[in-house]
Amino acid sequence: MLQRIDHVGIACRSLEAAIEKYTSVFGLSVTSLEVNEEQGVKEAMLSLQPGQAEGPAGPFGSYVQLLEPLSEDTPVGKFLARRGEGIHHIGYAVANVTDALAAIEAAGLVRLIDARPRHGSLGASIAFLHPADLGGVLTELVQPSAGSPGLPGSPGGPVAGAASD
Ligand code: KFV
Ligand code: CO
Repeated sequence: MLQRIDHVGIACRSLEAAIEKYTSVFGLSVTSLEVNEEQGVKEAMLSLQPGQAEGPAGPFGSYVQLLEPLSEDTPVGKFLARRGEGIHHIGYAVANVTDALAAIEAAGLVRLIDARPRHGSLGASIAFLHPADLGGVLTELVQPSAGSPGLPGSPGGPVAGAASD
């Protein structure tokens, strides 16, 4: 069901300062900057470089997601107040988020935060699973949009069967 790590979500107090650090220290580039009112965040997706450290998991891209809360009374705002800056969640790519939610609900071992998909970064459909049932790890299911960067066949994405050099 889980295909690859799509992104690691990192809670920060200042999105601008965090972007500056990740771009200047690691040479990452910003793929998208969005405000998601429903999730209470201002966030940036920074693309890791697909193909440059290709391993058994394959060449498909993944992201660092930097998250600044829109207010204190939001998931990331509460997280920062309680724990400070740090890793907030892990997002895994799935083929179909609705199907994944149905299978997870049927297994009955993990509480769904979202019973149906929400709007996520880069046009993805997303849903969260409760950290209390997953060893304290807030877990996000991500169904990337069809034209998402980093997906095979999409603009800027890897070409299936292409040589890596
Ligand atoms: N990881 C692990 N534990 C967490 C947590 C996190 N990120 N956030 C809260 N908790 C723990 C917290 O430490 C506490 O545990 C309990 O959950 C309740 O905390 O053992 P403890 O001390 O009781 P509260 O009261 O601060 O939080 P609550 O109101 O219960 O909400 C927690 C939760 C996980 C249900 C809420 O944060 C949530 O619904 N999160 C899902 C939505 C979200 O996080 N959105 C922001 C990212 S948006 C995104 O990634 C996007 C748009 N995208 O495309 O990728
Ligand atoms: Co996320």
